[in-house]
Amino acid sequence: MTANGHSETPFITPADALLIIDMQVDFMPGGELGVAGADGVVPLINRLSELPFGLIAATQDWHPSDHVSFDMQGGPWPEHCVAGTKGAALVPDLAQAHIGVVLRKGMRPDTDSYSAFEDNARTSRTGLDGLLRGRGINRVFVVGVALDYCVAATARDAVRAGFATVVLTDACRSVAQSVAAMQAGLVSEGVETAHAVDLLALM
Ligand code: VGL
Ligand code: ZN
Repeated sequence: MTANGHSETPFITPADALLIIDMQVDFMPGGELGVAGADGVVPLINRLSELPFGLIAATQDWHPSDHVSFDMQGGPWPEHCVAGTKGAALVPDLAQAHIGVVLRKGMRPDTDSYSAFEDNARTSRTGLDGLLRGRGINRVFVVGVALDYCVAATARDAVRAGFATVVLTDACRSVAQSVAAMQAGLVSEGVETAHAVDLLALM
């Protein structure tokens, strides 16, 4: 890793996994919790999914209609990604041919779950860490939305679980924070950052 936290020549092998976070209709512009520019990263993620990752996992935020995170329940977010609704579906343009597993999170009414590994209260785990380890994965690349919430939480937990962790910042979009602001915090927590376009150019 270089001084600015950018990883060098991260060639993809079967010991690498791609974690595609919450690329769902409700997080796209026009959706219930639209993230600016989120639709623009779909082509990049689709190209990444052609690389020889050992596993590609996608997550879905998948809430009950009375979820604690919704503003009508006193939470911070508008109602979004209600289980089984069109808004909770993966973006139709997202290529699914190489996605090996889809993990749903935030399903309990009383707890939110930003990370793909475990809920915010750290009471229940998805099993993703064991799945990755069982496949011989030692490094994960994280893409999707939102960089400042679910992508960041997933990357931090991946470091905590012992994986080398790279956030591909050009394949992410934020709700509020700039990439530069997020990057400084993540790098200080042991997360590397790189650009998907550079990785694709190397392969
Ligand atoms: C997310 C806010 C609420 C995310 C999910 O995917 O980052 N953000 N639920
Ligand atoms: Zn949510």
